Amino acid sequence: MSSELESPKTLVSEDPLKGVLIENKSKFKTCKQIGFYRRQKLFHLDRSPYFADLSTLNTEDGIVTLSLIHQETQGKLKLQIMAVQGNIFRIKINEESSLKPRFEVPDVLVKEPSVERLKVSILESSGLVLEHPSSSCKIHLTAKPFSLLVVQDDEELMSVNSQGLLYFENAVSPSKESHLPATNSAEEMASSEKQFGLWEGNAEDLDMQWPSSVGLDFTLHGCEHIYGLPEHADTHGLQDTGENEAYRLYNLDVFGYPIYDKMGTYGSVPLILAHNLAHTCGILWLNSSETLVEVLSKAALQRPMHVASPDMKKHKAVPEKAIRWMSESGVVDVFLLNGPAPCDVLKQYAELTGPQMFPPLFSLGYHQCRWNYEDEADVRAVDSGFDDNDIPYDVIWLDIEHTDGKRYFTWDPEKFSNPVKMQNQLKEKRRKLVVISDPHIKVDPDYTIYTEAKEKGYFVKNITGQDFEGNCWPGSSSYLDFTSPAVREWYSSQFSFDKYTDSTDVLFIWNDMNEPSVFEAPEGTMPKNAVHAQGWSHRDLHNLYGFYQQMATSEGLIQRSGGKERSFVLTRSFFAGSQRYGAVWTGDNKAEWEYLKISVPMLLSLSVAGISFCGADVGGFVGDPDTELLVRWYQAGAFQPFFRGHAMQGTRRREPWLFGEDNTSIIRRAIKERYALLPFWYLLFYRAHLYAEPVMRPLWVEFPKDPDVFGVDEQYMLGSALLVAPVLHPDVTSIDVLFPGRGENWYDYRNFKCVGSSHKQTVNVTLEEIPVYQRGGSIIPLRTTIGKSSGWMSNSPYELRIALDHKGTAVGEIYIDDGHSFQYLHEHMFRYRKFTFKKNVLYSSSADELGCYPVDAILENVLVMGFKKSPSEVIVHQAGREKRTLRYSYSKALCVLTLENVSLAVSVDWEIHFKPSQ
Ligand code: NBV
Repeated sequence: MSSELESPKTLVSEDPLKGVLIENKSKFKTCKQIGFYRRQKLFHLDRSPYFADLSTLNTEDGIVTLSLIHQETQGKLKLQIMAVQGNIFRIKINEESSLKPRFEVPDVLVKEPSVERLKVSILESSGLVLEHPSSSCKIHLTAKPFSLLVVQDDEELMSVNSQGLLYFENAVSPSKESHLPATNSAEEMASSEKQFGLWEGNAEDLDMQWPSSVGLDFTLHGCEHIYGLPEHADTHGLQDTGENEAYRLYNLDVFGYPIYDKMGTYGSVPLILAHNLAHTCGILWLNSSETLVEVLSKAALQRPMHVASPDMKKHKAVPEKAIRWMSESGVVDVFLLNGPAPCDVLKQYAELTGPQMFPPLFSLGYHQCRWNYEDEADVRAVDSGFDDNDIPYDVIWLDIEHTDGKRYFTWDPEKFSNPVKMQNQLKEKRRKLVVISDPHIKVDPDYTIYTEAKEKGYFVKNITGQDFEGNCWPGSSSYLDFTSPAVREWYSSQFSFDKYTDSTDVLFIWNDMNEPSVFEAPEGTMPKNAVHAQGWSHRDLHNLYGFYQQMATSEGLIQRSGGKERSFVLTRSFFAGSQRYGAVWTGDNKAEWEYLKISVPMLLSLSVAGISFCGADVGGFVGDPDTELLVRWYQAGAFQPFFRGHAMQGTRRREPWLFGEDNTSIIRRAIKERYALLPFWYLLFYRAHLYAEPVMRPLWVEFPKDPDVFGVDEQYMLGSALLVAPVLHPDVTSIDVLFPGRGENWYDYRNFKCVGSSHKQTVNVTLEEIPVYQRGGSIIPLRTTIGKSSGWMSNSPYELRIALDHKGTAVGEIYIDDGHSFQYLHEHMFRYRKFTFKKNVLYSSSADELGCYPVDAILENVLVMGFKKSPSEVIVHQAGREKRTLRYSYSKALCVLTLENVSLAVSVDWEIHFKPSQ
């Protein structure tokens, strides 16, 4: 074997500062060290060896089924094409008959997608045209060689297998020939095996009776910009990988991960979005085994001749992106999300995998974490530190050291001898506690969680049928098999108050190490030959492990409240659909400027892949941030969805008040700004939950017709109203800001000034704050007073910030409920209100008549930006009430009109008339 094919070694070095082990990248495989990648790269012909046998066409129930036949080996695959409701196509390819069923990803789709009847026309034995019944999308199927072309309104969107890279390793009887996939000739295979050791692997590959990888290519026509595929510490726009590299989707614990890298990190969402001026579409590759994605740009390529599109106009030369998916096992199950707008693709994806869960309000506040807050006295001191320094926060976190010897669901008897008292003290301050619960369980005959799970057979098994044991924080550990519904049910029940000793209703959960992380194992994770429920091998479902743990945890928290309360669970590992169970963070980043910078594109990629509730450790987990970096990180984090300060064991303490009063006051201001904006954050999450709109939005999603923004990584939108431009570099006195769209008004969030009309501007910055702008045409709700935590603010009055567009109009909303229960869902205990400003009148109306929550807080202030001339009078009209005149002030210089003491109920209809002066 050549040296480049050697297995990766675990190289570690001492971090001089902390004496902890820093992992070296060479612990992780490169593409060349991955067997199925080598096989797929080697065994392909210039032309697809597959043809579609049209004589096998079956159109039962409007689903098109056909045999795909390998021309050399005559190996057969079953192709199914389905029209899914909402402008989606589903394409499945599996063996026609197999010795052993192949893994099909369960539980990620919220339901079996509703299939509509395809309209099929046969083209004189050369192919088929399949029309989506409820959209203008069609598929042109060419039989020989097999390929598909997706067309919408006569515009080519993408083709499938036009590069001929459909690859499918069929299962054959376990004889010597069993290693030979049907894709290639026996001769070719045998010689390659000798030359490249293609079937050799690590010991964990030994379960493989036959290789079972799958692959397929997609060509996106007219597309230069593609996004998605979290999680990689890389730019938001996906880069070309070249022919020898790929984005890896394989969930791994990569401490202090390298940045601008395509290696796999903690989670995987196999979703790509493609965008151009005319169109947005997406590809969801539903496969949970290790997956590699190659991306190549093809400038002005002519479409290959063998793709038929009879009703197509003359072929244009257009830029293309060629995407090649390769997965180690499973089947080809792919959803083509045909848009056409960015928001349509995001909705289509959410229809399949579910919406962002609607988080409890407290979880949108600030979280204070550290590995570790040492004991109850430490928790008390930090908690009071916030009050003493007049800084709001909602949650304090306890890391692994709070347990009795890393036995989750227990407390260290010395350091946390009275956890109930500690939680009650937090509760009095209307604050919460989050504790860690990892998936590894200490092998210990005196630990009930272990003995019960062992007795019930709830651990993942090794290849010999024994409980798999690996090393993790507690030492020798077994791993709960969350893929089993029975195990999940049992695990969920452990969170009930009677089982989880000394837990109370202010305690919420953090799932870490759930890739899963296994010390000293190859690549620090579970061997692929480990065995799960129903005999599935870990290889098939590796990327689902963390998804299932968060699912079970979230359900446990809901159940402990009798189904009444919403849960909060943070997870490190995730998959498509994880948005349904809580929040995700980007793991062990470093206290360096580059990591602050990369947090933005990382969170944007998560956001467009459905995971709106995401954040990065503020300050950076590994190492000590300098003061300026910490301040800038707080300012950026305050405008990111999940806002938590965290630090590694051994780092210097960094609570916000430890850096001198000047810096404390800047951090205080950033956190208070977050709290003032909580009504807006809550509304954005409600809309994410309801309409699949990402909370943190890349500019291209909000301004799909402005090509200047397609590559922007350093700015983003919150909802459609706020433009955030965090300061990501040290020592700067100005930054360049791109004001997206054309002819929009933008107003400085702090001083309300309308910024000039040029598209790109250099704006001055001080350490005090980062640039944020409100978009003309929007209205955002705020609170006027800030409490110790979100729980202190339910009666705090509201303010409306109205930013007028060129036509003098603006719209916005507010959403209010109790902030924690499911009553909004089951009993309509909510208020969803709409505000419209037009022709000098502000209208308050209902956005959902069903809502009936009694809101106590009133609207106190209204601020209108871009108000051209002082009014002569401001009058409130409200049914059944006398007309009332309001006091106002007007700044001519700023064109800002302010109303104070408005004292209007937010949950009723009213109008405020601004009478123009003559
Ligand atoms: O539980 C300790 C840490 C945790 O603080 C961190 O946030 C996780 O990403 N955990 C990883 C394990 C140890 C990392 C060196």
